[in-house]
Parts: sequence; structure tokens; C-alpha cells
Amino acid sequence: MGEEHIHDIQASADVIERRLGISRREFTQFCAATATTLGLGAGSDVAIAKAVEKARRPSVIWLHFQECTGCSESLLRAEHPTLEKLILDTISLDYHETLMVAAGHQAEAARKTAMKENKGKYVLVVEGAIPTKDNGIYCKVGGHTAVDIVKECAADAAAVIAIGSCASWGGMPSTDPNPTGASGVAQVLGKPVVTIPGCPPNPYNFLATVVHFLTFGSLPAVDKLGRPTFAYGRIIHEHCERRAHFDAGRFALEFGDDGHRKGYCLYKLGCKGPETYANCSTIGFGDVGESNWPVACGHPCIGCSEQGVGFTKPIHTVAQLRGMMPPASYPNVVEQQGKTSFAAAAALAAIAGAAAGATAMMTKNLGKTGTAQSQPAREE
Ligand code: FSX
Ligand code: SF4
Ligand code: F3S
Repeated sequence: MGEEHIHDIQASADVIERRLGISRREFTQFCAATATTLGLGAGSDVAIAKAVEKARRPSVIWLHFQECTGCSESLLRAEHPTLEKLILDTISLDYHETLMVAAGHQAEAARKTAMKENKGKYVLVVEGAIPTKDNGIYCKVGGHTAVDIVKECAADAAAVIAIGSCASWGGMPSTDPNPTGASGVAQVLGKPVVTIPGCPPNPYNFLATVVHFLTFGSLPAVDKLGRPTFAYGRIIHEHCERRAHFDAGRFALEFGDDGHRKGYCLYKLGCKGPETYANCSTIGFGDVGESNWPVACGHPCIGCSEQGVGFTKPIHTVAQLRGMMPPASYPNVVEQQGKTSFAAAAALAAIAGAAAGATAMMTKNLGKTGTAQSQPAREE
């Protein structure tokens, strides 16, 4: 890293330290981790630092429809020292029903004013599914249906982001028999939008998407479902900390059994990690410590971010392996637990897991004061 580079990023960090009380170290870590997570080249951390420092504060209109507000909660409850401050500093949250002080006509007026003053420039964030059945009467705000509001707000938006599985594809409210015709934003608008699925989604994925928009004036690359590929490009199973046990044929068979207590793979309890695209297993949630995500807590992934899996397949039905099986040299997955050389499986799993590499470690270490810690190998 050149001297000029260090000087540039520290100058921005000084500004942020004064403005938000976030230490220079935390801020430079944040910029580097975001650049790495987004898969950007050398020097991008400086570009990110400068974009955040300048705080152009794009106007954000955040709509709520059929949902539990978990997306907003997860964003604001993040223990990440930088996350909440940065999100509230880098955007101007001009309309958000659960956070704004205004109510009733005042709130409606705030939305209209923000839309008028920032025509063509504001970012529209939609949280929650949109009921489309019976002319959309199952969700109204200020006397207007969710369908009408989302269409009105999207018309002059610079970008539309659907946060959470509900807004991405219908999520939990669209569960069969979907009595309200709950749908995702793209379905209602009839055009693709960026989606950040998950119930709730990882707030870091939302923030990295916004930072990309701030830094480059464009949204990150997405897949055919509108999901940023930096976050949803690989399946959870690829980087799961229990993967060595899957490969070795060691499974928890019941909650609380010996395998469950030993941290074995949760595949037979219905874990949907093998058919769910998300980065939960690499970045964790809330930054409250190593491995804070559903599988690490002992519960199978239910595929909450994957359309057709979460809220669709029964929680304890075993996952479709999407063509991925342990190599023939490994014991069969239906064999008894505990008859495998753990070392061989662990070595191979380590190679598979290495791909998670820098992104996982950098992101996991965001905001921590200590050094990177690796999981000790389990010897049994
Ligand atoms: Fe809840 Fe958001 Fe789930 Fe939905 O998250 S956490 S029901 S994805 O829209 O509030
Ligand atoms: Fe992890 Fe689930 Fe895959 Fe097992 S099946 S390795 S618990 S993601
Ligand atoms: Fe959801 Fe599975 Fe991640 S349940 S939070 S996609 S581990």
C-alpha cells in the first residue's frame, strides 16, 4: 500500500472520526472490508472512504408493507460499531414509517416533498410484500393501496431496492395459500429491481449495496433474481463451518442428540444450506462474535433467503443437494456417525472453505479489537 493511499484514506477517516465518533481504525477496516466483499480492485477502499466522507446523503424513501419490520430492526440493532451510524449518516432517510416522528398527513407530506425535491435521484427501499389480490385492498397506507404507492414512488426513483424476502419475492406472507396475493416488488412493477432477500437479510449486504451506489453511482452486479452477486453468488453449504462433518458423513439426527451437541452437520434435520444462495456462513449476523448465524446456533438453515425454499419447503425436509454430493471416496451420507477419519475430511473441507478467504475473515473482523481467530479443529 503506497504512502499516498494511506494518506488519502486516513484523511477521510479523520473526517468521519470527527463527524460520527467512529475510530480511524474502524473506518479504514470498514472501507477495506466493503471493497473486498464487493470484489473491487486495489484502491477501491479509498474511493469508498471518499464517497462516505463527502456524505452526499441521497434521499431514501423506505416503504413498509406486509412484513414484521425485522429488516429495519436487523439494520438498527446491528452491534457493528460502524453500521448503524454509517447507514444513518450516508443516507437521508426522508420517509420511514416506523422511524419517523411525523404521523398521518405530516408523514404523507414528507414523502411527497422528498419525492418532489429529489425527483429522479432518490433511492426507493421497499420492505414487505405487496398484496395484489382484490385490487390490493389488504394493505393500505393513507387511504392508498400498497400497489399504487409502490408504483407512484418507483416512477421517479433513481434506484429501487427490495429489502428482505417479503419484498424480494413475497416471502412469508406469500406462503401457500397466499390469501392476499402477496408479491415481490419486481412482480408488481413488472421490471427487475435489486433484491436483498433474507428474513431478515444481513444488514451488511444492504449497506454494501448502498455504498456501491454512493461510490460509483450505480448498483452492484446482480443475478437473474436481482440479488447482488457479491452476497448471493454461492450457496451457504460451500462455506459452512460444519461442512467437514457433512463430507465425513457425521450428522445430528435429532435435536439434542450426541451429534447435535458435538456440532455435527444439520443436513438430516432439514438444513437448506445446500440449496440456498447467501453469505450467512461467511459474514454472520450482528457482529457479536464468531459464527453468529442460524447453523452455528444449532438450528438448520430454513432457506429464508431462497425463493421456493424458505416458507415453501417444510423446515425439516432434507434439502436438495443441487448436484453436490460428497465424493465417492468419502463415507456415504447414510452411514453411521463416527466411523470416519475426521482429519481427511477436515483437510478437504478446509480446501473448499479457503475460497471464502479474505472476504470472510475481513468481514468477520470488522469492528473487533482483537486479532483474527480461527476455529480450533475438533479432535474426537
Ligand atoms: Fe420481517 Fe422484513 Fe422477514 Fe419480511 O424482513 S424479517 S417478515 S423478510 O420484510 O420485516
Ligand atoms: Fe452446513 Fe447445513 Fe451444509 Fe450441513 S447441510 S454443512 S449444516 S450448510
Ligand atoms: Fe436464512 Fe439460512 Fe441464512 S435461514 S439467515 S438463509 S442461514
